[in-house]
Amino acid sequence: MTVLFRKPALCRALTVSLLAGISLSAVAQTRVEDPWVRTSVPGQPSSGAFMRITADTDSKLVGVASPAATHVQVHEMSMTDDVMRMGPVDAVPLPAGKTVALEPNGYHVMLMGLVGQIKEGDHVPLTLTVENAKGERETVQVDAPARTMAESMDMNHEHGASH
Ligand SMILES: [Cu+2]
Repeated sequence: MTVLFRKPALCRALTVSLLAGISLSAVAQTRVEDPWVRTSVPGQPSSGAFMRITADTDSKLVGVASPAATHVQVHEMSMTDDVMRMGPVDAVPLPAGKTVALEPNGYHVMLMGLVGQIKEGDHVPLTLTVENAKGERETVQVDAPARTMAESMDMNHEHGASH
């Protein structure tokens, strides 16, 4: 959408009003759907959180925090030489209007250093920090219910090895 207004020839008033409209609606432009956290067994050090995120404008997910773990990182799974690997990323791109899935085989939120076991039926608070193209940040509060591995189906990758 903004492409239409990038040309300098455009009426300045229109540009100003457009920018004003963007800043007025800067809050709560990011929608999070179907968040969930994987349950853990007693003593398990880490778990993962997953969801679908849709931002209204080009943005990126730059961080996640949760009281459920001492360290929270955003990870990316990738396949290298037939081996699944994962590691932290600085940000997850959220192109305008496109739903980005955080899922077991892609980007996911790693909860490392769990402060307690995550049991089925628990709700884990997550705070997402999303930055738009202008560098403005918003936080999105998410309440993620815990699901078991069986419910979440594909949980084949090993989280412990590369941490
Ligand atoms: Cu991970």
